[in-house]
Amino acid sequence: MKVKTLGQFIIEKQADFPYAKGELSRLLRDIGIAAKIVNREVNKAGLVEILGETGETNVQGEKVKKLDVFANEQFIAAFKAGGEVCAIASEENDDIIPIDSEISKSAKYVVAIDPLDGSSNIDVNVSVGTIFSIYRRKSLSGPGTMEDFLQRGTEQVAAGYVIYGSSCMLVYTTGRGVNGFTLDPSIGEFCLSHPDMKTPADGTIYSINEGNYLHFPDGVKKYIKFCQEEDKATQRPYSSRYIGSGVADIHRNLISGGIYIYPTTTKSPKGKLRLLYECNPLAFIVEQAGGKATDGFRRILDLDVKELHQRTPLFIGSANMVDKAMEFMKTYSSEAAAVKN
Ligand code: AHM
Ligand code: MG
Repeated sequence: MKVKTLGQFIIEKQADFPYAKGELSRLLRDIGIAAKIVNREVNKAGLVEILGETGETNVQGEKVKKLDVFANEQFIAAFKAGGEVCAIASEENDDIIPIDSEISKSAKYVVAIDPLDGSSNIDVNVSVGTIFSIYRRKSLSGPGTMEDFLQRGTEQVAAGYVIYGSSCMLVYTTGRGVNGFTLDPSIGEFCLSHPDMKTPADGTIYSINEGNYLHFPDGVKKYIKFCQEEDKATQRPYSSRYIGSGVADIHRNLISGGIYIYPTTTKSPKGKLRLLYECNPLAFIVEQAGGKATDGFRRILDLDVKELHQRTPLFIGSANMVDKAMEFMKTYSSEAAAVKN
């Protein structure tokens, strides 16, 4: 079988954008390279203790970094070296990182990233991920500014995620469908393994942190009970699956069919997940695969982005399941209880 690498695929797809000069392609390629470096570190995370690399310094005399800090630095370094973006927003940094360098002077894009999503799973050998979102800049020249990031999800030029799982996969969209690539460690290349991914319209999996049940809106509580009811025709009860790494849960549901919900809770009255670099990119991908993403009432991609680290509730996955959950929200939870951005 002929293998197509991420690099080959990106070059082929560049022809879809006749006026593009290849910057986006180079940016995606840079993300692929940084992802491979992060994957290498994720793979040996469990060895840190026995290799004696914990504590302050490692064998090279460098400070040992937590994986999330390491991933953040890797991606930022890749973007700075690549010269295709004029600013970066990261979950790990309070403010945007404007890039002021000779090579990024004419950069057209900005990138928002969650370098290592699923923080509670980092130390326990459970899948984690990276999520990224690319926008065309709004500012005219020089280093990027805040206004470059305060764009609706509908303005995304590309978005994707990497899942550091039992294999490492990179999944991305440029608004013309979704394609998934699996890292072949023997050749060190992401290879096209999931062309034109489509998510089932229905599914039998629901993913939610049920430990927060008492603090959920009534619409969500009732929807969970609906998922648990016996009904042969709709294959209920559904299965509950919750990894606690959004990328992994949403990736599984994308392939198998299912819904992932992170609603408002009394502890997180605006939801937990971030609009700019978690919900918008995941919503773009899932919509491109035929699914839906809302905050329980409104489409995620249409929400106004007013702050870098803005939070929103998220209902994402198979279209019919998201519709059903929204019906419950409409009936049992007032929209006023949902987040106003
Ligand atoms: P993080 O960016 O700090 O890792 O938080 C995002 C993660 C999602 O990946 C995951 O679905 C969710 O938070 C888990 O949260 P909880 O532990 O509250 O269920
Ligand atoms: Mg995150």
